Amino acid sequence: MLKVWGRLNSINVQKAMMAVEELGLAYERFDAGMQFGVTKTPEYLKMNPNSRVPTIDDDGFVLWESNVIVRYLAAKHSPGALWPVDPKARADIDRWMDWQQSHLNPPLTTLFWGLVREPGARPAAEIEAAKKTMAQMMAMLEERLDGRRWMGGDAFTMVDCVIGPALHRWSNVPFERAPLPNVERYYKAMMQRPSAKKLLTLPLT
Ligand SMILES: N[C@@H](CCC(=O)N[C@@H](CS)C(=O)NCC(=O)O)C(=O)O
Repeated sequence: MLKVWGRLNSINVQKAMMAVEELGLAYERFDAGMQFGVTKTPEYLKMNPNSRVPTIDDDGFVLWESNVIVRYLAAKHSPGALWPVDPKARADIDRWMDWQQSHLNPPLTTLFWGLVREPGARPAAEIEAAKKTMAQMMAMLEERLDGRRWMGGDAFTMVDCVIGPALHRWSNVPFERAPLPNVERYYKAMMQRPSAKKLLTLPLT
């Protein structure tokens, strides 16, 4: 059976778990990371030398890096649905997965840590800069979602497993935001999905 290591308040674990839930896979999940420890044990480091979560073990195939886990599970279990088979359609959404990690996540992490996990611990200038960058990133997302129900178009695909948890975090970090109708409509639709109802309901911690 598929095994997943990672605490559920981690955005990267949520991304992997969104794919697992969307695919309806049987799995066992073990809390790991931060207050749960585990990630520094020799056994865990053997699986994941980065000492980070998530990590999966799929019948002996061990994998880490959340977006790669999402891609692997989608390709294995859902070609033509979560995993578009047409190379252009796939690349069109795949880039947004890399974008989430390279461009959206850094300012969002600054805001999340600075306003939720350790309020007041970061210099105000750093928070302000992150807010500005975040506004630019969210404007890109707003445009991408214009006329698209999901990130790839009419159908929910693997990229939505990655953007969903990021939006959940963005929507719940306490700061003033300009209204973004497409993003808000998308987030509402996302939160109607059984996977999101199961995974994205805990308060941010
Ligand atoms: N690029 C990695 C990043 C993994 C990562 O940084 N995970 C964080 C949680 S979101 C972590 O393990 N933090 C340390 C901990 O939880 O102990 C991925 O996408 O899987």
